[in-house]
Amino acid sequence: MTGLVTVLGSGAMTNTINGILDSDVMLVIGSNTTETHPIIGLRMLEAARKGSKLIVADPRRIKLCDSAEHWMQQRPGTDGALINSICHVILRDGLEDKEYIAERAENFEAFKESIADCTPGWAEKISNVPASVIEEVAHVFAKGERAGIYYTMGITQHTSGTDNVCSLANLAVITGNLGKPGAGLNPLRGQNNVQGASDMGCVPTWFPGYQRCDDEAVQKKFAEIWETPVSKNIGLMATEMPDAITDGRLAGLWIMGENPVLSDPNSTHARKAFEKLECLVVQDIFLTETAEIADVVLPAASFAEKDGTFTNTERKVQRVRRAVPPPGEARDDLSIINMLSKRMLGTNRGGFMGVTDPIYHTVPPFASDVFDEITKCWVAMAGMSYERLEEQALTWPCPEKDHPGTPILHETGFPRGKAWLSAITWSGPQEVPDEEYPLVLTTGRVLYQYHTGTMTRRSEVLEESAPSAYVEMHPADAEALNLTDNETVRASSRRGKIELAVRITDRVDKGLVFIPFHYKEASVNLLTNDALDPHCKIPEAKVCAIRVEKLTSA
Ligand SMILES: Nc1nc2c(c(=O)[nH]1)N[C@H]1C(S)=C(S)[C@@H](COP(=O)(O)OP(=O)(O)OC[C@H]3O[C@@H](n4cnc5c(=O)[nH]c(N)nc54)[C@H](O)[C@@H]3O)O[C@H]1N2
Ligand SMILES: Nc1nc2c(c(=O)[nH]1)N[C@H]1C(S)=C(S)[C@@H](COP(=O)(O)OP(=O)(O)OC[C@H]3O[C@@H](n4cnc5c(=O)[nH]c(N)nc54)[C@H](O)[C@@H]3O)O[C@H]1N2
Ligand SMILES: [Mo]
Repeated sequence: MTGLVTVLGSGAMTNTINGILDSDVMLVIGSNTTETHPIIGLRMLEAARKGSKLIVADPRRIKLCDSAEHWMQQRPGTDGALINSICHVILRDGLEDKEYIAERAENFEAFKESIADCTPGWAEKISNVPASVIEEVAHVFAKGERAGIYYTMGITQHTSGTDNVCSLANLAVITGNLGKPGAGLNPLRGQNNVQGASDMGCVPTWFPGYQRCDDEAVQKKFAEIWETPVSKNIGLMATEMPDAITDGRLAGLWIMGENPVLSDPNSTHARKAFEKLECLVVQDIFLTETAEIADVVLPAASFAEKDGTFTNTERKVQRVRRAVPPPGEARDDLSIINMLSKRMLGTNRGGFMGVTDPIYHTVPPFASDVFDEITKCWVAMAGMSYERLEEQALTWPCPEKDHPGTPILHETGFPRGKAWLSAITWSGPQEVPDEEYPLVLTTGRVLYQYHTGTMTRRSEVLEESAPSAYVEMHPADAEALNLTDNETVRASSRRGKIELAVRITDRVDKGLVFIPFHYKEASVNLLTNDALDPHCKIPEAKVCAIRVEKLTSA
């Protein structure tokens, strides 16, 4: 998230998972933590039992609501207004940490001015959260000695995603909650090692270690380390690629470990684009829906079949070791990349590409060689080594060989000097309900399934626990459509339609429906909107307008 990166230095938890137990207030906003980060969810429940006050902000009555002191059931896409209003009350009532702001923040006056009109009454009209609840939450949060913020996709998957994150950063800064235990601004990262992937520059703006591609000094540094000229251009985000293909700006794609034919919003558009490519290569551990339309499929090894490190959501770098050899012709991702690179460089042409290991079929450079290079590229990992990681996992920044690692960020300052309080004007979702599409659709996950289901739907136990697609709908909306629980309905948007069972429940509010995106037989991404956040290009997977209809029997 570019916004967060400029504010804080990087997009990772500033604090630790176990540190949640040190909190006295937790604000969990847009995160269904007990289902999507169950271990972290357990820590939150334990902290709540020990007296930490839990505030939940989620349009659905998720399990955490049962343990919460306050639940703000906002309309999807209204978080920016809600957070600005919480900040407004804090400043209005003089509850901000004045010393912290004076010492460690800048742009305070402009920020204060920007939220002058964000009264609880104004926010209630937008979000549907009662003004009195906003007032109480602002007081509880600001009076907490150690108040931690935990957020995930309910905050980021909006056209205002970056703004939402900046608003949360404002809240953390004005209450002095960065740089101490049990507090912080904590995005709970989603996939295994997605933290490591972003640290290593799997975002077009950055070289490894959040060093900007368009910075001349950085380019010079990497050209020297890699002994080759480096590209000066910022590339495309994955979500910009379907349009780039359609416009003829992109002709070839090599997809590793993603199944965008199901996971991209407005997937009909995405699929059409991928089908137009001159060359599509898919590298996956299974033959996915995306692999089915590929020109070349490269069979990859799974996590248990390869060596390396994973960096978790709290910036902790951990060694992973091969437990079993890969099946058949599958190879670990690094070896596949090495083999192709060697071909591209014209070396070892016709040979067996330097395979050195008869069981694992690995091709150098190995994971440990790559790790050594990482330590030369990025000061935050410069003090790490495989030797040290044998003993214990290390948390970046860890700049020297005898540095113990840094579990809590910003204890003494921020990478950019002072924290910038951004003036954020709330803007709503791109698509809002109307007569034709009167319901707000939000999408997400369930405990027993993982994304497009390529892995979890192969497990009988998981599949039995959550076998099929459904739409959560409020009893009043179901009654208006004359629906009975579990009957099959049609859900449609401007972009597509699916058929699935209705689950009548007051877990959602009137006017809102929820559909999980795990099920290819009723793939909700046929309906979702591919509008993007202008800064970080995340799609608006959390809000679009749909219609639900009763199926009249033929
Ligand atoms: N079981 C399981 N666990 C997973 C995954 C999985 O597929 N399955 N995926 C992993 C990945 S990659 C990720 S990114 C994480 C995602 O983890 P989460 O973000 O926790 O998961 P979601 O279900 O996408 O959405 C979270 C919550 O956002 C709420 N929400 C919807 N709209 C809004 C809104 O406008 N504002 C707010 N405040 N909340 C809103 C939803 O009601 C939902 O409860 O989960 C990770 N963990
Ligand atoms: N409507 C809607 N859409 C969403 C979201 C939402 O909340 N709502 N959430 C979005 C989010 S946050 C995410 S993260 C995406 C997830 O979207 P994807 O990443 O496309 O979904 P996955 O099903 O996790 O696909 C990962 C693929 O990697 C393969 N794989 C696993 N291990 C390895 C490996 O070691 N090597 C290789 N090469 N492949 C491997 C798996 O078999 C699988 O096919 O979905 C996004 N789409
Ligand atoms: Mo994710």
